[in-house]
Amino acid sequence: MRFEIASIYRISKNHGSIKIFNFFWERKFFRFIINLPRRTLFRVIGSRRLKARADALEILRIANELKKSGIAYSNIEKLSEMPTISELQEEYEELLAKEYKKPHSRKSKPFIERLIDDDYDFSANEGSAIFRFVSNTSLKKVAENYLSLVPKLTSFKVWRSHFTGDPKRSASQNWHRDYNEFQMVRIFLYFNDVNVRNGAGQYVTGTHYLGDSYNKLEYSEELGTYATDEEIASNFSADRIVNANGSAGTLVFMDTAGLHRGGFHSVEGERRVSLLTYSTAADIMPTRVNLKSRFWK
Ligand SMILES: O=C(O)CCC(=O)C(=O)O
Ligand SMILES: [Fe+2]
Repeated sequence: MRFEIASIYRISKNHGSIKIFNFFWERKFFRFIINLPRRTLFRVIGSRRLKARADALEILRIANELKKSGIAYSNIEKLSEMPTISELQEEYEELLAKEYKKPHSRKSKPFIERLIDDDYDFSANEGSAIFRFVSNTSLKKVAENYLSLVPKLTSFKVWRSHFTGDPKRSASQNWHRDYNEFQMVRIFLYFNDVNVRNGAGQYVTGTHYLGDSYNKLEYSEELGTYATDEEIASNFSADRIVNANGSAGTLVFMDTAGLHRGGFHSVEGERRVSLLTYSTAADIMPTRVNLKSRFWK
């Protein structure tokens, strides 16, 4: 049911038909009611839980930067109880070897190998570096303080995006917005050094819901309509476009309801990355990650 509404919503958003769903979803009040329990919970226990943490200042710094720009950077070394990058890289190698033996579908993205596509078996891998990364509560606290509610984990993917020789951008390599909710947090973790020539994401600051340009260029990936470089250049000054470069261990927090693109490789190379998404109760995508999480943690 939720899924059907999601598709109708997206179609209405892009084609301007079936306005009634558009109407409801666009109302702040509608989302306010759906998100109210998680918001109340955050009000009641949120700040008390943060105070006791060694990395409280870093969590608030990231959340505040996200509120300001829609994108923020950190590193796993700056957050508490994280696995080390070498532990994570070791597990990445194992996943990659498995992927080559039994590949996931590439779906519409031939430039991405999907090592994990919301299908990680957490119960069989309890205590693994990946398990500890995904269940890390500092990441959840960043999302919680950015969204001002107790968030839900909606997806976890591990990718290898790479050079294909195709000079043309396709799918999410083009400028778009993710229409899951008006606000969400996608956390990119780099397993290798990444720059804009080997797949780094790009973001237009201020195009998130709390920014000044949320209403500009409402393009969505699902329907294959994308903003062009010319449209971006005519709507935003060049200093608004940031490249999510970073060395292995870098965390990029991005509200992907804002304008972004990524995974384009202009030269030979690869990007080893995982994507962890936190969102609100009003998120129209169903949760696919099979990790038992406790809302009070
Ligand atoms: O490959 C990328 O960095 C783009 C991914 C993307 O568009 C997304 O995760 O929403
Ligand atoms: Fe996206």
